Amino acid sequence: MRSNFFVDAVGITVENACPWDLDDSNNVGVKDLLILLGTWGPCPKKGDCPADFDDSNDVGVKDLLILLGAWGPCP
Ligand SMILES: [Ca+2]
Ligand SMILES: [Ca+2]
Repeated sequence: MRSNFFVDAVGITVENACPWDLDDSNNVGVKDLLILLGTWGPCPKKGDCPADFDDSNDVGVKDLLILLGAWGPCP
């Protein structure tokens, strides 16, 4: 949510090396997984769905797999 807001506010794409780090802890782990699971299902509105990594407009298995694939410290 933070990074999306920032992009909207500034109007440019900022480099976010770790979009899967939903709680901004600089690693991808259990908390991020819980945030993803907490937003499971259709996104309320486009662009307001930080856990929708594959931009499918819902949070589901693919997003879960992407998060698991990025598990661990951010680059
Ligand atoms: Ca995290
Ligand atoms: Ca998705």
